[in-house]
Amino acid sequence: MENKMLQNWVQEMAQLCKPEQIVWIDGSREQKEALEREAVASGELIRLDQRKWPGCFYHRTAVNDVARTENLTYICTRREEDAGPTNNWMDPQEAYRQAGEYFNGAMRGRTMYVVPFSMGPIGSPFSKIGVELTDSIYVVLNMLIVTRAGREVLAALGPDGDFTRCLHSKADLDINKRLILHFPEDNTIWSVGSGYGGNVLLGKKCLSLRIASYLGLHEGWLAEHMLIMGVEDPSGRVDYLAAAFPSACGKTNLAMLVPPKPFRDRGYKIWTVGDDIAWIRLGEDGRLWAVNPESGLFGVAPGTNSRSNPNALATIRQNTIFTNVLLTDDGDVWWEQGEGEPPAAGIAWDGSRWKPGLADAAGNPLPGAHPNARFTAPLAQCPIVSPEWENPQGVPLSAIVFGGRRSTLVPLVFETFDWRHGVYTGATMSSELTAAQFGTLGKVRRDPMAMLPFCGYNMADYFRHWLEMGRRIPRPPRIFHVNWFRKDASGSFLWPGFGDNLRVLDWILRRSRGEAGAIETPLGYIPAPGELNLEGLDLPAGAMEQLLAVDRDLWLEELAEHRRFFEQFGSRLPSELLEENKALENRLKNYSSRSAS
Ligand code: OXD
Ligand code: MN
Repeated sequence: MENKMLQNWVQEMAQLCKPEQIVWIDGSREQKEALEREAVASGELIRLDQRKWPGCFYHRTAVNDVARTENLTYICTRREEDAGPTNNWMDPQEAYRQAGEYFNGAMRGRTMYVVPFSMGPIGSPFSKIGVELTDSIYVVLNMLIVTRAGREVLAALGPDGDFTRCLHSKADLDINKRLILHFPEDNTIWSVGSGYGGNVLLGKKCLSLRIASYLGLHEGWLAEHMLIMGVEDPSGRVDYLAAAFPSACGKTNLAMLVPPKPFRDRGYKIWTVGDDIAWIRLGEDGRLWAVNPESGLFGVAPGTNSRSNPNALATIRQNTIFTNVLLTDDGDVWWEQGEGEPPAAGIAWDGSRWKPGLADAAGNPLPGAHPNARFTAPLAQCPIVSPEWENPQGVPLSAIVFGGRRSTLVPLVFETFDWRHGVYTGATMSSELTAAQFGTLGKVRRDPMAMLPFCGYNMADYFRHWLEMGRRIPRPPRIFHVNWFRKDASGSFLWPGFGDNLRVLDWILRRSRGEAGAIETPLGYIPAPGELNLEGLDLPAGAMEQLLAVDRDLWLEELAEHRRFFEQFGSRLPSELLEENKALENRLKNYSSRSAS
């Protein structure tokens, strides 16, 4: 069964890139293993010690190509205002012309791989099909993990089906000729000059968030930067929630958390549906239903250990590709804040010889693994993967959770008053930059719904779309906000985090069922004393009060920041958000007089 549009496009792109040959990826084990052998022979991949790491490989990217390059990422809409003030914009014609020069002849002497892939279960009416053309075997092998790829996808596409046209070439990995371009109006993505996952696994951030958010706007659904997880309580009831956090706030860890002992003993269980992306639709029953469009994890290795995430460690024991971690001479891998002592020697992420204790000229320790080193692993290998993770209908959401990293101000948890207030809370989300991100340490960045780098259109329209969705949902999930990172005056975290976060999720879900008590604050509802289950947890005296405190004056300053952030959207900003800002301001002002009286 031939899809003419696909055939023509592949020919056209081959004429541009001029590869020596074209190979269609069929999804078979034989083809995958042949590609692995070829990549090992060329040095693109290194086979790890197969007794320790069966089916696992190592890859190192160019040293200037280790993270998503937001400054080189563009939304190319005909009108600049449709990309909005928070995206880089380029005129589509100019973008095709400029990148066309970089693609011209870029695959000479190389193979062009054609990777048909499905985001979401193959054949589901909610899934989206893409085809990625790439000259990188590393990209093909990663796409075979994070998406469902191969011949079956072509069958699902059929002779007339439409698909996202994804073109990628490493070209010569020149940072001055690197562009990550999205053409939402053409359902097309062009990425050139990079070999780093977030820039080149085009099914992930580029399709499943930037292009999908645009499709969602026009088709009436939401593509979100959210984990999806199920929480099973002792009665066997499983409730699902989706949660948005900016990068580097522990989404993968939360999605796979291990319940604290008293919860485990009583029969609480966690079921992972996804760790990064949720596609959310209105179901026939009036609830929201969420699907994880991916089939694998592309997770950050440093910091992953048996305390932070034992389920991730179990997931990556086999069939995993490690990128930019430390490699030892005997085919083992290691990363900072991982398991065990560092090896006596090895090769660091940048290819240099490494041993513990190395420091740069200024005396800063030199890490063996890049802080953004990654593992790519099949989600099916996760010991607690949800039995529902491939359900084409998805899972029904009882709660939506927003969160960020704030050392002050933001309480451990609050429930918003309604959908509209929830949208305001998501739209004003923020996080402090960590060492893993570019920018000034500790600086607060506004990151609405954790979508700032991923929204494929004007973010003001995105807020409007959220508000409109809310009017259409007969049985909306409740919307909450969490902050695991609040610190005391001496700079220590007030909340233990990790598995203990279940205590907060448990309150959230009981609240959603109408079973948990709360008290009202200007920000929303916080747990009433005794309603958050703290059994077995030894918090210092007064910690809970500090964790839930609402400081009126600091919040009034924060609200001014919200307004400043909104200003850039001008008249395109939905007025509801300014009304919510005003209402919150009034509540805060009254709060002070009430608490003073
Ligand atoms: C990611 C990110 O890689 O959000 O998931 O940066
Ligand atoms: Mn992410």
